[in-house]
Amino acid sequence: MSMFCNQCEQAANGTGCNIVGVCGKNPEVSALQDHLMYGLKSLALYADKLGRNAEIDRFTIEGLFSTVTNVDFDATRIGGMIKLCFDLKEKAKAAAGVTLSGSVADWKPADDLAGMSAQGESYSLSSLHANEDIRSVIEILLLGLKGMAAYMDHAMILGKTDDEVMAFFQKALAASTDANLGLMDYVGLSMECGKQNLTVMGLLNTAHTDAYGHPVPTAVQLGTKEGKAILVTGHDLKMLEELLKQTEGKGINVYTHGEMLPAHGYPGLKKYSHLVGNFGGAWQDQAKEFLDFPGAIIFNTNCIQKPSDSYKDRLYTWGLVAWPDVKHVDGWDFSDVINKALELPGLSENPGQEILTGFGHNAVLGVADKVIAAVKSGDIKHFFLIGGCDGAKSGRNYYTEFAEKLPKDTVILTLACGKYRFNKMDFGDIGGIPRLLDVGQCNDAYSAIQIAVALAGAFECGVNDLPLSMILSWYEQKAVVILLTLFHLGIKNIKLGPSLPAFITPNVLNFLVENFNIAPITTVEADMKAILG
Ligand code: FSO
Ligand code: SF4
Repeated sequence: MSMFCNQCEQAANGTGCNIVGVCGKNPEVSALQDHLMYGLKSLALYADKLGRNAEIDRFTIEGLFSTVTNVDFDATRIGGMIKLCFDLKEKAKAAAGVTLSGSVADWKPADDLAGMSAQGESYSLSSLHANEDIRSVIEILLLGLKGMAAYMDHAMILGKTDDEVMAFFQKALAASTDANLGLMDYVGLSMECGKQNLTVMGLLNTAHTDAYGHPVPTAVQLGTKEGKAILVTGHDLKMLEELLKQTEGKGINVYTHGEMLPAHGYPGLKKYSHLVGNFGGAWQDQAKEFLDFPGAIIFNTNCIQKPSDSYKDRLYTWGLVAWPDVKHVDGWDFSDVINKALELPGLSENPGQEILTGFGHNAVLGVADKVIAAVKSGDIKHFFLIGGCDGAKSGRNYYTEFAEKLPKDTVILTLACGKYRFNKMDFGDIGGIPRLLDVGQCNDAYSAIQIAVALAGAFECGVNDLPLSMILSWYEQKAVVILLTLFHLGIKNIKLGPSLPAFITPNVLNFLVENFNIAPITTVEADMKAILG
């Protein structure tokens, strides 16, 4: 079987994975994911006509999120989703009372997995459009929708939704198949995707703070406590809360990993005394770190990698994340994981370093007067947002070095898993304000935006005129949609690395450079000099 996928920063040779995914996605799963995307577009043609339908909208979000990098590697599960997608399309068609024509509207999946993956081979992203620039922008739009679906999924799990956003999902999916649209139509839709994503990230922020309160600065223990243990990795806070409730009084310590670290800052989660610390770092180190964690381990979202046999038997997945032969928890009953943790040997007492998290916009703006005074007095000369995803490439050392070499009169805001490149370093403080402020997960880019907007308000200038520079790292499609949101907000001069997306053509890149002055990272010295002079 052949495959083509270029949706993440790991795309083989900087162009695309065509034999097997660097992420571990095999050609069958790749074809099935492409097939599911095609089915979602077919469904959207009718869902767009039908208007809001909770079942279809929920499925669309889950379907899109399942195709994000490092989420679902299980061919059988994706095949099941393709079948459900077809049933929902038939339902939408009947309910909308229209019959559309054309190959996308006429889509019908084969009955078995082999047939579905054979069909999927012809639905790859490379077949989106004959014109490579238009194809590039359609892909930006579709990848933006995937990233936005990930954030929407977390918001929906906490009971939030938004009709305008859901209408956009269906409109944009349908539009991606419209032969009458041209380059600038897709540029417009991509910018609109950035706008809708701001709503989604705001919705998710409200969902988190309504459920768990505003994050507060919190010291997180990186060592271990003696006792049975469960490690939670991913991004979903509701899943962590349920697990904390179900493990209460059972003698099990719960640890966070990767993007779950900021959970420690939420009053509604930190109140559980058996949420004891954070184990390990960013997603790409899981294979090494999980070997050293003798308890049970559960993924609630990306980024999962091929598990080794040495920890596979104590590994679980939940929600949309899945790997063949790894036990999946359906729903909210975590007894299997809990029983496994009780059977396993557990961890020994080994206290370690503490790091701070919990600097969401509420906490930072709570000391806004102090921050503004420090800028006015010259004690703080510049803010850097060094954030985004981590990954396996050696070029990502740039971010460690950049943070390390910054002058002492600068403050670093950080978010997402890229922070593990430097969050154990001691940056000290400026008049009591820590120089490193962990704003949270990737979705907390919303909080960083609120901080930037408030600072701009205080200094009566635009965000682009602030002494603030964004040094971003990307890996997968959530980062794509956050970039679209930053473009929608008119934010310029972003430095992006470690390499530019394979799905952006030179012409599309020129457009982005002309309009937003975005630039790839170069060397730490040159970039820092260009910013600070
Ligand atoms: Fe990282 Fe993975 Fe959070 Fe991503 S764990 S790479 S952009 O899923 O979402 O930052
Ligand atoms: Fe390759 Fe990334 Fe696609 Fe995986 S998601 S197949 S690593 S481009």
